[in-house]
Amino acid sequence: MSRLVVISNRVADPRKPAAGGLAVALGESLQQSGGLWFGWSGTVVEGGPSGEGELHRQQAGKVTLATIDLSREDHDSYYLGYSNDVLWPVFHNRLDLAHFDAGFIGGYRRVNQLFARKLLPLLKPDDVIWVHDYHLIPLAAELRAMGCRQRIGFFLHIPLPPQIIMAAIPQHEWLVRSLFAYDLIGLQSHQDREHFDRYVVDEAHGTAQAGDMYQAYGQSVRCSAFPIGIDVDEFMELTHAKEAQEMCQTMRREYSQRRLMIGIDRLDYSKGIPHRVRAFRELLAHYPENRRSATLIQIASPTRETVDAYGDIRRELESLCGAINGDYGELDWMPVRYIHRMVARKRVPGLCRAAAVGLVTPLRDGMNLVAKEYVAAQDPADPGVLVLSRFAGAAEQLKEALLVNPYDTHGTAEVMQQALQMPLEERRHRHQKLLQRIREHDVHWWRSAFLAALAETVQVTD
Ligand code: GDG
Repeated sequence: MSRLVVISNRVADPRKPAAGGLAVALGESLQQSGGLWFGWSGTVVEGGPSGEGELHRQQAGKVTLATIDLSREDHDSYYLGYSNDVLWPVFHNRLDLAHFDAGFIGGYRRVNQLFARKLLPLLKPDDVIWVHDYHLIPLAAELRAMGCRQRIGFFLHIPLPPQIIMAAIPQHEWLVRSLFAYDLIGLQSHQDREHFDRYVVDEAHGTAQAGDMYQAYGQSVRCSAFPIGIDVDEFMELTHAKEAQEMCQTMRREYSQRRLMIGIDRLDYSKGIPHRVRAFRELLAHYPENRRSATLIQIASPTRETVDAYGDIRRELESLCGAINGDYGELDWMPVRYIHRMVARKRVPGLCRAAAVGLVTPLRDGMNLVAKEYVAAQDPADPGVLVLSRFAGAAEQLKEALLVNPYDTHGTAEVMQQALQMPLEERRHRHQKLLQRIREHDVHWWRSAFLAALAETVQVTD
């Protein structure tokens, strides 16, 4: 069995519970045949160049974690700059938030070259290499230029934008050309794959062939959708563990006379949190029976706070929640509980289970795992209702959720009302179907489907 080598911006110890479903799933593959996980250590070194000094190595069972430090300059241009201030906003259709600073691309290339240089000596001839996400799009091209011949797959966790949006990135052609150095490109949804298709045909004047094969720039690559899932069994176990049960009971006691609605997101502008809160205000305004009753708990965990747009969204949300509580709050009831902190992972399923409605309403999202976690955490005998944005990758699969357009404040409020009023029979029926869907395409399916497709690709020869 070939060894698996995973490369991502950050590396997680798969044995630690805080690592979450994705790290655990990748960890499983890595454990099976012994594996290597390579990435940035999370440490920024002031002064000196990136990757100086020793590679940090740590053994986690059969998995070797290998990481390098980044210099301040590289961290700021590769990570904060090109990755999170260009690729993230553009890939989420937010051209208005992108900063096409000419200085960023140098750092992005430099760090990808550095990753390739540091990784190459660690590789064995029959390794299978799996690169993750937008930080590392040109990594395979850099590895190939250094003589790497192993199979290399790439998975993009965020959406791939339509060709016309992609074309706004000054280096768009270089980015897509770089993708052709992979043997397999995995995207979250069929819609993403269609965007790739359009780009290759219309922009790169390439061709699309049967079996998801694409040809352009004198090269070929396979590109397919592999919608990521969660570890349903693990999440259910967490739901029935002591911490989650206690959390659920506490919430049910506290809100025994009220209806709880929950949102759990990183505080990212792609997640549509202010839009959601405005729709909730509309719910209170138009359906007064929900006053003193419907309560929105919004957990917004801090993320990328040094990027300007993230400070702006935080201020917007704080003032919005303050205004709603001021306008509608009573001495014994606050409509919105906004928590700008990370909640312990063990409590998340309890919060989900206690909530009559799960609000997952991103403006754009590659997949959105919270939608799937909310479904997994429900009591099948008395399940809550998932309200899901049509702009989340998950909407392609979770058709029995109540789908909304988060830009339509009034429409979203009406769907919130529908969710709060849904009869038990309908809730059970929808939940059963949703559970079936997240089970069919769980994280184990995702990992093995991707790796099987990668193993089938025709290997690069000299
Ligand atoms: C990217 C793509 C794609 C959130 N707040 C807390 C917390 N979380 C956990 C959730 C969930 C995870 O973080 C978030 O996953 P998402 O899928 O929603 O979003 P991204 O972080 O943006 O991930 C996304 C994903 O990659 C996988 O491919 O689905 O589209 O953007 O597990 O539960 N966990 C804890 N406390 C919190 O406050 N413990």
